[in-house]
Amino acid sequence: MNKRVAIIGAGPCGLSQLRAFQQAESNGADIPELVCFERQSDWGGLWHYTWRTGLDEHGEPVHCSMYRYLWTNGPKECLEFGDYSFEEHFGKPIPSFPPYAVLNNYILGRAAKSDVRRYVRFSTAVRDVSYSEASGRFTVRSTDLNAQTDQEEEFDHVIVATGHFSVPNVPSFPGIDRFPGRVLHAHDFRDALEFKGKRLLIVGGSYSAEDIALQNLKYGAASVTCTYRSGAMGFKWPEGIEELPLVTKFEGNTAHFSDGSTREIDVVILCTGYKHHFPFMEDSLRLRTHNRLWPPGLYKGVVWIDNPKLAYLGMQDQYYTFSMFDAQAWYVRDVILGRIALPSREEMEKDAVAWLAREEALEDPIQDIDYQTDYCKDLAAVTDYEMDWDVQSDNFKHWEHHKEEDITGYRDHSHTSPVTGVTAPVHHTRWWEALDDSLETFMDTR
Ligand code: FAD
Ligand code: NA7
Repeated sequence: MNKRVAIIGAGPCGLSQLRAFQQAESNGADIPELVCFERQSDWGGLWHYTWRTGLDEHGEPVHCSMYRYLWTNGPKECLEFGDYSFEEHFGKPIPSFPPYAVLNNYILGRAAKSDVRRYVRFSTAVRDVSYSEASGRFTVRSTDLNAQTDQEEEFDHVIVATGHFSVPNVPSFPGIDRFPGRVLHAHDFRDALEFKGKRLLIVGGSYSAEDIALQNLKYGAASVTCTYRSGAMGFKWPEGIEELPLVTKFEGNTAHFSDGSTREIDVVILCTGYKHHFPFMEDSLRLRTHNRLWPPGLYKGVVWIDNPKLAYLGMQDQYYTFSMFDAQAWYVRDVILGRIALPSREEMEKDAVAWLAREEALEDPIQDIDYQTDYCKDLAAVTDYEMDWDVQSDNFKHWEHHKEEDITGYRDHSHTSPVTGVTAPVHHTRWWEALDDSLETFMDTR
């Protein structure tokens, strides 16, 4: 096959795409030439932790939004790869909620096993992607960050896998410019020990707010006040965490809230989400969406309807992660290999609009989970990607209930692998008491 395919990003989505092609090749398929552009010096995407914030050693924006002591916030059984179990990687069953170093090790284990590193150009940032109607090809301009040289190349397909939890959404509040303490976005949060003994204000009501609030209390913050725009998270918080409606202004260290209450605060952490940000895509190819389960304009959640030679991976709000990325990557692979014939533009639009309408009617997290499960099943039904989606879905629903019951204890539960059928062992230390997040300590079963 003499087609050329550009994959932008070697995070979990980009690696799923490389594995999908490599699996087809190992089964005898003729695959296109693959070039995976990765701006960082190593793979793993967000899971490639760095202490850096702001700009990196090349003056590029730091991609990492991960922080020390981050343990997976969903069961690992809900993100397990269909073709590579945790048990295969670690040689034994491991508990359901590992810290990030363990997950990173697992992601990279499959990538290394499938020998896809040869396709990745590290320290290479994509600057521009444009499409020529005349040639029917894309031009991709990239910069080799070490050599500081630019290159332009043509490709038949482009797959955007650059993630959407890296460019912070940063609102402002009256008086925050004169706040005497530290103000930062979750993207730049690295180590809760920095805030030991401090009174924290966390702005936001979603996953980052929840985890960064708990994490700071766990590592010794004096108090944590969470402030929400739409609705309280409503968990049974441990003593030391409270929720108040939206902060309206700051006067010195005093934060004022819309219910008239005030709190004295030392640090503000904006857990206000991220932007889908693709400045390198030409206008007509650029996905515009907020964080939602059905980003508009994509057939099957991946194929750019306006130009089906372009695909976006992992752009959804995420209950499912790695297994959904696999289902998407397998689907995109089969479109490129000609195994899946896309319907007419009208049919693609009709299908996407129906999914969008269903998404807009969702009312609670259980319905969200069913919706994303159906989406994954829909994709996987037409490829050879194997996954027991019902087991993953059941795990998600149990996890939701565990969170409602005990927000500091949900990570102590065990879930069932959709690949091996084995129920995970219980970890040696309760998450709330586990302060060491190293792979060695986590794996130590003595
Ligand atoms: P990313 O992991 O963001 O990878 C994108 C890659 O693209 C990066 O390597 C980046 O360097 C590269 N890139 C970007 N721009 C360019 C460019 N112009 N040129 C070349 N390369 C580029 N998921 C879970 O399943 N469990 C969790 O516990 C969990 N915790 C999370 C905690 C935090 C704080 C965050 C922010 C996310 C978390 N997630 C979690 C969700 C996370 O989105 C996925 O796990 C996963 O990392 C998404 O993979 P991705 O490949 O789409 O994007
Ligand atoms: P999310 O899930 O996109 O949530 C963003 C949150 O930020 C959400 O609660 C928003 O409130 C809130 N937000 C956004 N703008 C504002 C303003 N202006 N004022 C107050 N609150 C605001 O992002 P997260 O970072 O929590 O999670 C992203 C990923 O990181 C996730 O997959 C995790 O696994 C880890 P809203 O509810 O819209 O009113």
